[in-house]
Amino acid sequence: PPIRPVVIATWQHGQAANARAWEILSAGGSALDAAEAGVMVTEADPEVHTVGRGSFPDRDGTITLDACIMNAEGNCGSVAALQDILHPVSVARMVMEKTPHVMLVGQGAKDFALAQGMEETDLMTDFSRDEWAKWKQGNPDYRPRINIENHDTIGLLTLDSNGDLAGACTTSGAAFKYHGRVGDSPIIGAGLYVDNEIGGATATGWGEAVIRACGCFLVVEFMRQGHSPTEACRLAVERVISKNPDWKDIQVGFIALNKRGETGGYCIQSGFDYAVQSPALANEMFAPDFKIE
Ligand code: SD4
Repeated sequence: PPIRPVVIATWQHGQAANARAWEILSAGGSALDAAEAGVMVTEADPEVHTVGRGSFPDRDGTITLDACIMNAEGNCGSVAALQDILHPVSVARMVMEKTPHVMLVGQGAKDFALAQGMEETDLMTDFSRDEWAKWKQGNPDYRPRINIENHDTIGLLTLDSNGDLAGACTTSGAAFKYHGRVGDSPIIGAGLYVDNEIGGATATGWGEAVIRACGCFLVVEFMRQGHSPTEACRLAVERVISKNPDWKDIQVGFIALNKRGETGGYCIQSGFDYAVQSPALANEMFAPDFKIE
């Protein structure tokens, strides 16, 4: 019999997001509501430095946020390069539910959020300002470092007690990125993909590499072919590797959840972990297999 409900999320802070999502799922709530509410915890946490408030800024000293969400009907919404709004995932959900569009970016996304009643919020903390000042001094040349300052995107997938799937992904992207840079996280099929017949996947790591491989769509397609979540993630990492000659210098990790409630993950380098809560798993951390140490 299928395992339900289930929530899986990237990184250690995935546990706090899972715990919130689980409250909703275990009370019979929808996969979509649980996915949104789960990642909102991370967005609001100033101690998580690559999601929402308190993040590393871009190289111009501005925090710009990317997020997306998908529901069981295959609908999706997304925002990119959004400034001054605490909950990008909720703006993404409103794009999905209240507009005929999938994606809004930059000032347009912010104008939309404000028109929907969201408040302008200063997302910069002392941490954000200090890190930016340090970075400016030490890095006249732009060179992002993976797995050091850049490894906290939250991607979260849910399966509710009705058997419906959803997912959400939200990030401030690569630390000290070019202003206006958009990563994989708000790109449907790259940083997140959900197909209610098969399963869902979400990604973390160097977004450019994930985009080149259409990473999360690929994970779901491998599951459609009959592969387990872990094997699907491994095959997608192999594809990322084959499309990115610099793969030894970057991290990419995928996690996946299928319609039966099975979960898994795989990454290029050790150091990535994820959290799973289900009737059988008490919000446990897993370190997936990886390609290189
Ligand atoms: C990005 N994928 O913007 C994001 C960053 C990330 O874990 O996932 N870090 O490229």
